[in-house]
Amino acid sequence: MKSGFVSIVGRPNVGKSTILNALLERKISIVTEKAQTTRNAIKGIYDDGEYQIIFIDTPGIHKAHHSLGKIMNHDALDSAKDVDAIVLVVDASRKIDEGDMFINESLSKNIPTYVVINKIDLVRIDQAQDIKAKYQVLYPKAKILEMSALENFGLDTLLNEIKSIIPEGPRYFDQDAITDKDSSFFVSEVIREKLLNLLKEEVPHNLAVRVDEIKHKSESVMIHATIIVDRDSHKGIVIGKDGKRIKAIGTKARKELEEYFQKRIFLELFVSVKEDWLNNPRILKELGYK
Ligand SMILES: Nc1nc2c(ncn2[C@@H]2O[C@H](COP(=O)(O)OP(=O)(O)O)[C@@H](O)[C@H]2O)c(=O)[nH]1
Ligand SMILES: [Mg+2]
Repeated sequence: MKSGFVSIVGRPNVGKSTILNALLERKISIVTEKAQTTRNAIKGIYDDGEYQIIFIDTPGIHKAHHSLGKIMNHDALDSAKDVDAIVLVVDASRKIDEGDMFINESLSKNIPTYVVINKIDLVRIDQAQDIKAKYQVLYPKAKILEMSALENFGLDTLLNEIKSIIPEGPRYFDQDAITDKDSSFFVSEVIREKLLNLLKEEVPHNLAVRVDEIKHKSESVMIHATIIVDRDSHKGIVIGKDGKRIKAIGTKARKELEEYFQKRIFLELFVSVKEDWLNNPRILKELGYK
């Protein structure tokens, strides 16, 4: 059998999690139109009997303004160290800037690298050629591939390229494993995704979701979760007028979790203010951000 680890890295919002989900043909990692949706390195396990490839989805590398951001950057770069290949995802519609140069300086030059020019659906052919040429200069040894993860274009090519360099190795995870994260992690991420989708810019970046209890019954699952915000005013925003917003968030999360567990879900959401939790090591640890 052939097996190995492949890290998916890049700036925020370029489509890393979308690519992971598309490669594995299921939702492992949440996707939103907001930057910094992914906060943890998440492994998605591809296994076709012949190959087991462990893809690591990572937080977008960005200029960090608080401890959580620094942890996220560190996690992302750390995940790209001892791997068999790096998939660097870039947004075809964005110009190369200093953030891209920082990533260029940070990544190991000795690991086989694929630069995936994603969102190719958003640009003209000449623009695509132009950005490809620029990245070939930045990554002389890398293979540059075009992709539209949204339109399912280029994923097979990437997978086949990766297979061509994956070495002989053991099956690291059970054949039917799909991720290294447990269902409690998925529950908190689904709730956070709904929050990100229903809230405006500033609030979602400063909140976290902690699952306090999951009780499995024969025909249903009871879930208690706490939404942690970092200031009082955000609590009101999350709850909304007459509790309307939190109700909408709960309904959306519950529907998706019913699909996932194939059971009826009873979801209770609480909101708790913990000032400046994004800089509090104890709370960050408690929330699983290390
Ligand atoms: N137009 C277009 N949008 C995409 C494509 N891939 C991802 N997106 C969108 O880009 C946004 C960020 O995607 P996400 O996977 O969360 O990016 P990440 O932060 O790098 O993990 C979402 O709104 C996606 O739907 C693509 O190929 N084309
Ligand atoms: Mg992501």
